[in-house]
Amino acid sequence: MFSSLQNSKSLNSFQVLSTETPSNPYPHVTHNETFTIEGISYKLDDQTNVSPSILSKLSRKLHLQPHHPLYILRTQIEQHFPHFSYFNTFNPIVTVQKNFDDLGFPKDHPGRSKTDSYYINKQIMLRTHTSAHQLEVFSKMNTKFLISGDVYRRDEIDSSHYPIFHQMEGAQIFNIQNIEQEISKDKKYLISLNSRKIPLRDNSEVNDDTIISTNNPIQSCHPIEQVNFAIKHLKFSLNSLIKKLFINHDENLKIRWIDAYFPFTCPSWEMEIFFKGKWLEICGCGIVDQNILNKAGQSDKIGWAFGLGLERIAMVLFDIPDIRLFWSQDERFLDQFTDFNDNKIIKFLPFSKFPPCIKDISFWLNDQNFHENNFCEIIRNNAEDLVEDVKLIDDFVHPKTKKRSLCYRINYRSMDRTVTNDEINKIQERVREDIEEKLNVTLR
Ligand code: FA5
Ligand code: MG
Repeated sequence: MFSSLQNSKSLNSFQVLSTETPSNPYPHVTHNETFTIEGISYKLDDQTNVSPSILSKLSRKLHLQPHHPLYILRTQIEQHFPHFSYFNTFNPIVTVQKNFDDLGFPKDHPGRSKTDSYYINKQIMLRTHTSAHQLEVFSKMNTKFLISGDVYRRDEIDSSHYPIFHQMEGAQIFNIQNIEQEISKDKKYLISLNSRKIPLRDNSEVNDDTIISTNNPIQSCHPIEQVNFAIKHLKFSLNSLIKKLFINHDENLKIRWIDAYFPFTCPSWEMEIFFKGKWLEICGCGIVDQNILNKAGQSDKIGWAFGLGLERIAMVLFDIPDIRLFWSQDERFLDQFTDFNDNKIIKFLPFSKFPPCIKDISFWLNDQNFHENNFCEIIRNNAEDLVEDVKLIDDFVHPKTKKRSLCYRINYRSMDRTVTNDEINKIQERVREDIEEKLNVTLR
């Protein structure tokens, strides 16, 4: 239903026709209230939880801004898949049907809950992943494509989490009868098979102990020989992509494959890279659920799909320490990447870190419904990008009353200036009022 908006202009204006102030993350909904986004009205209902501060970011489209690190990374990935079709302008406002139902998400999947996803109303939401467009693109008889876009999830607040991030979906499908011949047209793949190692980078290590088993089986409709061709080609395509992206990275590259689960691929895996002493998940992937290809009218095909997290990779490649920096409009950030007209990856040189302003907030819970994502959403709505992180520092149950008390530490810090205690106190006061009003807690 939204595919017709695919090439529409950016959603650069939105209007909230409600009586609520923009700081209110849960507009009180009465009968005829609507959001108007780029001239399209959406009815609000009791599922609505999207906030004006999130909607105001819809127009930014960082992956389409020339010289932005996410743009540079996107184009480098596209260059690795030169014969694919590219879709970079799908509307992030999608139906729940597309984001979840079409992909076989069970009705009780946690990703569907209001604490995890942003809903405009019961039927319409902000996509939580670029897989939301898979069925639509397969249905237009595409057999190899990349989709990039902004995706939205309600989440905690720290240096690697932001409610909006970017994904790149890739997929390639082959004629089941002819998969071996079709794959043999991929010259890079054949070279890698013959030389028993993937060219491009020598100081890298790929660890893959995954095996096909009942925990992560092949689909019963798939002939084993054919599916094995697809699996090998998927793993080759991603390993060689990562090796190419990291070709100039100073450290040794360690890649690891682990089993995973997605409702729309089977078998499924995640790919991780070793970074700063930890395994960092950069991608989910697998063999496309045959039901999706059947629904798309491509039942004679078999193939793979992946979804890469662009910020995660860009933070490592460009040395960007805080995910909020991607949203910075400060020229000290943006100008670092603009001199390079050939889309090179260059290291970010941090400008000075401005001092933090730390505030604690503690409260008693009056019921069992408290969810940290709702709490963080209220903070974000009042403080926007002035919050660096939010940490739970105390959680105790009173021995007599059995009431539970939580204490959170909010670390306020701007990326481009020194914040004043006065301004933060005002924000903190609004946060306190909001959480008391909306989360059924009693401030201490
Ligand atoms: C998905 O979103 C699946 N749609 C991926 C997929 C596509 C699987 C096609 C199979 C076939 P997941 O929720 O794991 O999966 O997210 C994919 C990637 O997005 C992660 O590996 C990670 O790199 C990135 N990502 C996920 N959550 C965040 C976050 N909060 N902040 C930044 N990046 C994130
Ligand atoms: Mg994951």
